[in-house]
Amino acid sequence: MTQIPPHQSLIQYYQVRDQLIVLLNKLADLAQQRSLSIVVDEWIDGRIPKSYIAGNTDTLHQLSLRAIVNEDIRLTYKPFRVAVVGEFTRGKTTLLNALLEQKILTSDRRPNTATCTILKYGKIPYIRVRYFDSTGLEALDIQTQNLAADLVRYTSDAGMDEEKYEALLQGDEKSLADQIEGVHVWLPAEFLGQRVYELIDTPGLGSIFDSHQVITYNAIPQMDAILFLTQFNALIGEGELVFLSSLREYLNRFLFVLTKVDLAQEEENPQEAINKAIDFTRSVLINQVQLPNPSIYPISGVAAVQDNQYHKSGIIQLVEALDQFISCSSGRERLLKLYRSANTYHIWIEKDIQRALEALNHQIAQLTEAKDQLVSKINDVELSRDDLNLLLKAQTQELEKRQLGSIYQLRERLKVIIRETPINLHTKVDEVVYLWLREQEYVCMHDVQLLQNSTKFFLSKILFWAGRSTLNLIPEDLLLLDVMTKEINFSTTLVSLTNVGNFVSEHIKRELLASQLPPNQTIFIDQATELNLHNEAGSLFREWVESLYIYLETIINQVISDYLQLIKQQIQLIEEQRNKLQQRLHLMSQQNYSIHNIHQQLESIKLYLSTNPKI
Ligand SMILES: Nc1nc2c(ncn2[C@@H]2O[C@H](COP(=O)(O)OP(=O)(O)OP(=O)(O)O)[C@@H](O)[C@H]2O)c(=O)[nH]1
Ligand SMILES: [Mg+2]
Repeated sequence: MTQIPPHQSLIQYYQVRDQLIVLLNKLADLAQQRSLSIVVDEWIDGRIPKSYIAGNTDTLHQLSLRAIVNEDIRLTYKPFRVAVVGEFTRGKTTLLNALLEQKILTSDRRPNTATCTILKYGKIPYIRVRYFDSTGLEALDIQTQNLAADLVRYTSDAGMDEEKYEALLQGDEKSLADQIEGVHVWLPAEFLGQRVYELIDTPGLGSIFDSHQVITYNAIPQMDAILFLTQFNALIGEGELVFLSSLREYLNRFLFVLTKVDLAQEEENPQEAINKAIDFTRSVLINQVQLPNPSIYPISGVAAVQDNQYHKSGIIQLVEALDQFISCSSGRERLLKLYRSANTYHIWIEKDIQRALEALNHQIAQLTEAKDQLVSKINDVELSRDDLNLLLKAQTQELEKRQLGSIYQLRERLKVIIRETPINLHTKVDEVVYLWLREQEYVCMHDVQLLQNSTKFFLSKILFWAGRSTLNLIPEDLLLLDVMTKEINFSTTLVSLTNVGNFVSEHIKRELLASQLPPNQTIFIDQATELNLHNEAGSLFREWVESLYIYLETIINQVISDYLQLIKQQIQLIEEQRNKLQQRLHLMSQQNYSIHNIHQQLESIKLYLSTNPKI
């Protein structure tokens, strides 16, 4: 059971960190959806979206935002490093054992710890010994059954046998500090697991082993926090002040600890003695090291480890202070860094979405306009077709009238013939009718051609005028029109004319026969007969003109409906395109909503961080 749960400030740190990680992952998702890639290149001094760079980007180093975010997150998950530093035998190793709640590291009354021992959370106890390059030795990995026993061989000078330690003191034996760069230890200690801390035991300062303090000096810059141990019954001295003064730029990471306060029990008034020691230490730090207001935490590592008096040992207060310190220094720094990254990525993506939205809306507007134009074109073409049909009707009626008039002419000619040529009348009638037919043939052909041309002209006008703004519809349609109007041949006209001629000559011959030769002039004076001839021949003409009208009307309707069909196909294509764009617009609106949401969450995190200086 752990004695020291993480402090609230550290929990808050984890919460904000996790929120930011969720947001970063969402940003990476969005960037992935949008295929946003980031150029990471020296010459641009950092990272910017590829779309910001004009010209060829192929040769530049590019990463997905996912890769960049993963790296940001990886750095955030890096454990905080907390070193325990101080003169030899101050109780550093003992304090660490107390924090881990197990006797992992060897303590000794003599200068002992020789290497930086980096303790981190792991499910299975594991040791990796890293040697200095100069030794030529490979790193050593040990999956240990007995962590303390295995560790002592690589961390503790005093752990070697007495003879060797003596030789070490004489300078005949080498300290572990000369060979080992560091010992990494993974162990299942709750203190480490709950906090994502790495605790670092360092060799003591001020001992006869110079190499011990070199190791410690080198370790300081990499630490997030340093617990600097001074001792109740030794108080802070010259060596410690020199050490602290030489590390001025890192002193804001230092927390001061007064160890072995259990020894105050021997004093008459223990608490007063402890207070005095604290006051003394503080005033020395203020006056000699120019620290503005150093906090000093009294502890007894022995009480925590040996006497089972954890709650009285002062360690709980120390850890609370450490948790708070970590969360409001390195923790806060990491949160701000994460926040700044997330904010930058958010701006990139938001701009990217905005740009794409604008382009998409523009495209959709263009398609809508094109569609509206086509729809109004359909109306225009339909109206023009109706107009053309009316015109055609009028022209064919005109034609019909003229043709009916020609029957009167024929009748007049026949009257003259009958009057003037009483003999061979049948042959004469045939001749007159034949002549009349030839004339009519010519006139009709001419009229039909005029009709045909004007139909063609108007149709072309409609199509050309409508087609001008409807893509490439003109040439093909005019061609089609050409083919269709050519099909109007004259054969129907000829048949009809022959029918009329035959009818007229038959009629007259019949009348002649009925009136008994020689004919007299009464045959054509008969009103009923004339009316009958006129009606019969007229209906033949009407039929012909009607069929001509229907034929041309069919052509007009056919050409125009083909044309409208083309326009409708165009509209459908535009609709399909527009639907696709609209789907993309929908997706992008969702992305826009998400980025907006992320922005709001980032804003509230920013506010939270600025109003809570403790994390
Ligand atoms: N009375 C008392 N003794 C302590 C306390 N903490 C450590 N000691 C003793 O002090 C001696 C040195 O303890 P270590 O924990 O090895 O000290 P260290 O700072 O790691 O020493 P080095 O590794 O040599 O730098 C041991 O004999 C411990 O039992 C404490 O709180 N009270
Ligand atoms: Mg030690």
